[in-house]
Amino acid sequence: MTLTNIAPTAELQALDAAHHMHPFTANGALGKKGARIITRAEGVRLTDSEGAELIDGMAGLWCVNIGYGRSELAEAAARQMRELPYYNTFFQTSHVPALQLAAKLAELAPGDLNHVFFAGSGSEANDTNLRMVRQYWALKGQPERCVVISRRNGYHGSTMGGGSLGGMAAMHAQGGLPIPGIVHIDQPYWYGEGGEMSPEDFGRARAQQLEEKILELGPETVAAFIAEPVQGAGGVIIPPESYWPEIQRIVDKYGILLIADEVITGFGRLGHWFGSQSYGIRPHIMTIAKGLSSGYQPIGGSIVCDEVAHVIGQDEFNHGYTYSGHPVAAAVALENLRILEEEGIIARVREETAPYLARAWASLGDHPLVGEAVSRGMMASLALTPDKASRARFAAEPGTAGYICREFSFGNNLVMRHVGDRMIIAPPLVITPTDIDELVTRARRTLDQTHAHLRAEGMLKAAA
Ligand code: PXG
Repeated sequence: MTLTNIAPTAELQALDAAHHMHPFTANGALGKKGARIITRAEGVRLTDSEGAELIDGMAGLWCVNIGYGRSELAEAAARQMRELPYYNTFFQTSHVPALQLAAKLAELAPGDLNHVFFAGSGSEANDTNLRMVRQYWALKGQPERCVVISRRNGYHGSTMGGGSLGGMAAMHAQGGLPIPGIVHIDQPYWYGEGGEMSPEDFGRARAQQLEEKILELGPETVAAFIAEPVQGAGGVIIPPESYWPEIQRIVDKYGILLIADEVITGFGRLGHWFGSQSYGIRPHIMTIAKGLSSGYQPIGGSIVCDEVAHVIGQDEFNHGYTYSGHPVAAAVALENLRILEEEGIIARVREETAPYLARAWASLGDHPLVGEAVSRGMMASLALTPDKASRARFAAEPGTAGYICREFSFGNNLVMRHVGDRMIIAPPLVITPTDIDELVTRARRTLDQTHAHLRAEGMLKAAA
């Protein structure tokens, strides 16, 4: 059976509802409503099965950094499939795409992050990291150093390891997470949790929770700290400038490993190859995925520093995935990196489009429904609020207003996500100023409609 978008949308939706279980979705409710079916994409625009064109404000799922429709990547995949569609790298073999990609990543990554362990996704890579940091300390004769500290409302994937490292309460509530040996501290979310403190004092205080936690657990038991330079799935939470320098000080003082989860912030999203460079962070391991291949192929990995790779290499590391360093995915990633580099896409983000987005997005801050409008690189968010002055939350269940806003946005042919009552975007890095203007125009229309709807429904009430 072949089906294309030539089949009626209702037929596709019925098949989808009958057989396809969507991630992070109440499938019963979606089945009644019908999924929007995306059939094609080009540049920053998607086309659905009804022929409507949407601006993809989320770059797929934070991943299509070079935009859609780059046939060079299709050609790289086809070429590699003809030559060597698959081979593994387990039993003392290697192949050109994997070794070339590892070497390229070592060249691009800062400091002595010179070694790459491949995975099929960001979740898998973080599972690798969890095992790798514990094995590192075991080989150093300190097996009791096994606790990994992470953050509430961080996101590190959906596997047992990734979901446990993450600090999503809704995920921990299902399926027995977190697994033992992972503890969480609070996030540097000044707008939502900073109260009367200045952002800088709050950022430092939240970082100091890491030191307090290390002392509480005993420094001799702590293996690593993991965090995203900017929280993505948590709602595009941009930490105060004081946060990362203080984290770096504490990590250095206690000699624990720092894992920067660069799955979203890597490959140009913050205007440098890696978010760690934007914040001056010196991680021992970086998690990568998404923008590594611009989402054209599933691939992730861990970029590891000399010291950790050297120690891990002293014994057999009993870990790996069938598709670690998959040749087709690696060939596509290499082509993606070539395009990012040769077309100067990251420098353009840093010097041109990110400052442009920052100004355009900040202009939404005057909207009566918006408590803050912030961005960093090509990540931006809005806090919806019933009362700007007090940064109040809505009386309605958190996420109700955000969901309504997301629905209006979809109706305006703009993919803008909601996380609770924050609205977020992370468009392809190749978005132009003209398209940024159009995106912001649609976002403002969406806010107007949401505001009118909330007022009509009596939902502009602040929580007590
Ligand atoms: N780390 C970070 C920082 C991520 O954002 C992962 C790890 C896991 O990667 P994989 O490839 O296993 O999905 C992610 C993924 C959302 C959303 O709703 C975000 C992600 C995935 C799915 C949904 O914003 N980020």
